[in-house]
Amino acid sequence: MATKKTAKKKAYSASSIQVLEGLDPVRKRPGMYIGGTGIEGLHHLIWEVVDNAIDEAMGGFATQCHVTIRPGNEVSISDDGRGIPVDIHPQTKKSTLETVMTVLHAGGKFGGEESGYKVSGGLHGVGVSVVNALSEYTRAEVKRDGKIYQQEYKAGVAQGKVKTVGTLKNKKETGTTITFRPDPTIFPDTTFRFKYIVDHLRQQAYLTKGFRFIIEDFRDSSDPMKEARFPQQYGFYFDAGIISFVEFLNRGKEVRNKTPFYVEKEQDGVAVEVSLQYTQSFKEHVYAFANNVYNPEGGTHVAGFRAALTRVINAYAKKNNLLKEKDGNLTADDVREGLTAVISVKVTDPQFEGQTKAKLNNVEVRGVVSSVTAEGLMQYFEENPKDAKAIIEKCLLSARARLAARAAKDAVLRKGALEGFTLPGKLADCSSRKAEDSELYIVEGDSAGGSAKQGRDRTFQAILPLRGKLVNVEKATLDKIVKSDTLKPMIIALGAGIGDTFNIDKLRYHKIILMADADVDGSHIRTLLLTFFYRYYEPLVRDGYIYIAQPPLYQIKKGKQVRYAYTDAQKNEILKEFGIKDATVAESDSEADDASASLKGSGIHIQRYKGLGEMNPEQLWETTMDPATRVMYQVTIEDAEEADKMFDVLMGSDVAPRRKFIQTHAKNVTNLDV
Ligand code: 0RA
Repeated sequence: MATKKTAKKKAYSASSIQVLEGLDPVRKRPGMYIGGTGIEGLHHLIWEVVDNAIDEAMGGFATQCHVTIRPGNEVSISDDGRGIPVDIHPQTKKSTLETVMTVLHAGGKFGGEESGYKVSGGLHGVGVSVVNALSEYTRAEVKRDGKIYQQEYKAGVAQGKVKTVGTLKNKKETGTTITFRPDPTIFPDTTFRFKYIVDHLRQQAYLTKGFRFIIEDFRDSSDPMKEARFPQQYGFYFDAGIISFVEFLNRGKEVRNKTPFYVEKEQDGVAVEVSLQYTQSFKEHVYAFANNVYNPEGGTHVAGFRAALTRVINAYAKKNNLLKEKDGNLTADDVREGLTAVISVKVTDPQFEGQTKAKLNNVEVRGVVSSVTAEGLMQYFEENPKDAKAIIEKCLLSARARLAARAAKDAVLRKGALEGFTLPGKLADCSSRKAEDSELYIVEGDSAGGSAKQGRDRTFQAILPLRGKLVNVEKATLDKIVKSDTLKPMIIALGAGIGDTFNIDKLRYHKIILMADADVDGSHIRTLLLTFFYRYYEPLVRDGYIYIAQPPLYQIKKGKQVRYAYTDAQKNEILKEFGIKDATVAESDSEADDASASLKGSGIHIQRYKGLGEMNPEQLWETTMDPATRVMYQVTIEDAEEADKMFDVLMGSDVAPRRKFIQTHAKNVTNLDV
């Protein structure tokens, strides 16, 4: 105990030594303070001020934060916290407000310990002065002591003293409003992305239960970066915090335990919150945060959580005879399938690995999270025996499925079915054996498959037509997938195995191209395949091996000239080149005759492609397969995740969410997510 106290004291006196500096270093090297001057860095300015509001909330002083974007990318962030103090700061002899806004400080917040403002906050902030330094204009308004104070700045330099600009009717009212316009000489692009901000604030709202965020966008609708179809006002408030987060992540999925597990506790200076809920799916989604920063690579908090989860599940299962002694223990893998969890810790001195704070390294956190989770989970199991049973049965199912799948796969593997020497009959392989140069087209439909086979360059392009009904990837276990009529040929053609046997070095093609019609069926098949790749070949998605072919929408002919358009805009451009002045008139003309149209007297003929099957082999090659001219979309992990979610919503057996999904996507209304 004694040693601990000394250590604490030492840490405090060290951090209380503040190095005061002007803002020049920030303008000289913005990257050092906000990570860069790209889009992420730009938004960091908002996060910085919002973090201060959250600090106030965590201290129990603020209840809400209001973010407003105005024309010219001016942002205002208001909170109802204590308001930045305006009295004279002992070190700078200037107003604390001016000090906070114009002086760069290493270590803790201004205000000092005597202000009662310490560990609760200072999460990962670099200070509001950094925001001021990187803005062409800033205004700070403070409500305190029954008055409204204000000071303005240009590029971080105060434009006069702190002034009293009004008095308050309600003398108890307090708060801070920071308004700024990012400096275009520092940020090449100063356009704020509304969706990016909305997503961030939603996440922060989940992590700060009981705190309200409101965000509004008043930019001109002609502003190119203003997402036209996006609602302009959002509000987020989650009384249940990360429990709501877990429920949001599991939206549309069938769940195992109706009541999500939740525990909250502070121990040895680490505040821990954990929530979890199992679904019927096979994927695991564990999101970990340290001081409200997402850690995509996990760290000590995740390690502690996993250890506790496996330990408690085994202990409870044994004690209640759900797991027999002879069955041995459930493994860490067995408790993963279908798990959705959010772990949030708050530590005074977070240690991250990597510049992007990808991984939490504080060793003391592991034990704390493990003990808090174990204790909470044991109690939850005792109090909710039905949920406990549902979870444990899911884990047992995973364990059995894994054993069965391994046995089945071993049998299949022994026969060499997945090894590549029995390539599927439907596959029209390429002659090259160099995977780097080879491409596999996965084609929907027989006629399109036929055209693709004839039109391709057989030296490096292989064609695999997809036939039959795809298995429901959501429900099927690996052994079923390995045996399915549609997916098995694909797995064999890829040559890289699947699941535990996956080996990217054996992959036979480095481009895997999905080619399906631009209609509802095609999109369904794309979603299914993307979900399949996401769930069973994640590395291929992550490393950019998966593509979506982009066939043209129109063929436009004038005499002997033939051109293809992949978008409506392109079509109009080509029509202009061909001498049609008003392209929109031409469009409605062609629409009259749905599939194709001649523009009266112009000698121009437009054909609208409905499906791949409408193209002959030469056309398919020219427009969609020739590397010199084709357009392909490279699938990102985000696309696949989106497909995975969509898939759950569209295929899951729960009907209500499906309706909700369609409605929320069909309407463009103010969405108060309360
Ligand atoms: C310094 C000291 C105190 C509060 C703040 C800064 C503060 C900064 C920001 C930025 C945005 N919102 C903010 N709210 C508060 C302590 C206040 C006190 O002791 O009364």
